[in-house]
Amino acid sequence: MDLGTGHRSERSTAPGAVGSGAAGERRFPPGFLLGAATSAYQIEGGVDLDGRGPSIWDTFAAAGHARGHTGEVAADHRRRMAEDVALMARLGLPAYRFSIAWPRVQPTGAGPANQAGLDFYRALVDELLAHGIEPLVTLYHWDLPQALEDAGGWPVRATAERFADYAAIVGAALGDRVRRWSTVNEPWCAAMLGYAAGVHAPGRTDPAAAVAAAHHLLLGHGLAVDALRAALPHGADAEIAITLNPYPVVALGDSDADRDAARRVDGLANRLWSEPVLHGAYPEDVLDDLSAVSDLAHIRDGDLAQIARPIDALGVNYYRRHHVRHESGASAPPSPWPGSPDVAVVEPPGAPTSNGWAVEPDGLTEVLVRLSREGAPPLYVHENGAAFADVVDEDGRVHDEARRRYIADHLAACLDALDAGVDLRGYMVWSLLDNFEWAEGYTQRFGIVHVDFATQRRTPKDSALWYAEVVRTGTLAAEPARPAGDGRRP
Ligand code: IFM
Repeated sequence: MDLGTGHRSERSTAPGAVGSGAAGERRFPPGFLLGAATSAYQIEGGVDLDGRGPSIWDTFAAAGHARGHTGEVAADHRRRMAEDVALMARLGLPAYRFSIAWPRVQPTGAGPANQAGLDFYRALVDELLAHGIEPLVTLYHWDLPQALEDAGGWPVRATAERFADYAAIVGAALGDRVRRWSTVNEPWCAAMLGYAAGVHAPGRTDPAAAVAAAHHLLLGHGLAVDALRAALPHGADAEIAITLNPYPVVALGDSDADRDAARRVDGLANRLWSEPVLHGAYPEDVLDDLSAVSDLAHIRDGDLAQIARPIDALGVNYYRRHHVRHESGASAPPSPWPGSPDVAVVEPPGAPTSNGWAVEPDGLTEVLVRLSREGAPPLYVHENGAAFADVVDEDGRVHDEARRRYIADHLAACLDALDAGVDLRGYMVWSLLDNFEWAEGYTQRFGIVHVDFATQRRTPKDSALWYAEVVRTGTLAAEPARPAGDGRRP
């Protein structure tokens, strides 16, 4: 359908791998999956519907740790699901990655399934499929049932076991219609921001607990892989992944101390997750660093083999690099770097984004190439996007040229990775909708669709209209023109 972008783009003719088309256009390979992503707590609202139980984010936000905001209403997606799917369809999105709220499916994180909760996700999946949109389901995007946190949370082994039970329930309920799965989203954030730095739910500041949480999130992933495979009727056809958030790490100086700080951050942010998942072993240097704060007794024989259960794909969430230098005491507890108290992770000045994150598209190529060289299975970018202070203009549109450029440059980085031989299968922009940005509440807008949180009116931003053209044509212009559409809402 005509989205009224006015943006001219030639449809590519010749199929093939990555190619270039007219006037410098670059083409995505056939089957390359383009779409958008969200997560349950960030958009759903409806926290009291379906018999949903409280999650750690309800508790944490209610205590005022998200700038006084909560996910109680969020983008009201629980009630507006059909409208949101229709909007995705009008944008022509071939794929949608979303997460399932564990406490909607198991209100206390254990025991029998809550049918009303499952019914919502089944209805969502059916609505997507009816519009020709492929669902990518993530089981855990940080909204742990509060009852499980009350019983110890991710630092206790039983939480990983409960997660496998939950995976089996969801697999059995949706496996006849969902092919692409991810177990856990960004376990680094769940463990280190949640249990060490205390800036995410549940807000604990215990380095040893964070180290145990990291292990049990990985173990939960491995157990869930088996549980899903056993439950999915698709069997071999299913694609099971975990979603990591790797960062290229740059040392800001070339002293031994700066290089060691970079090694430590690379270890905690990247290798602590990828090496056990891909190769069944924790990096020795990282274990050495962590032994300063943990006896590591939570790691049992056989766990690493479970964590390394074969997966079919790896999700990559990429936003920016980590720029690191040595600074005595800069990461003393509470910080997300347990066992490494002397690292400073510095945002380069002058970032154009509203949350101060740098824009470094070539870092995306770098992480994709690195993971590929390290033996990763097929890769998907499960998240990539940027926050800007968007406003609906007098013409009724959101002229988010900076975001459009950001997405274009990161899509080009994906094409560069493909050119370099990386088996990259798709890209999900973060995010479909403006949403609850965790500790930042509603102050950061990542959506390609603007949400007026007072009225819940959705306005596709210029970036969405432009992205719709990329999706429709399967091509990326070398110098994308500013969309000049007529302002009609799709
Ligand atoms: O909003 C988050 C998302 O939940 C996880 N990845 C990073 C995004 C931006 O901070």
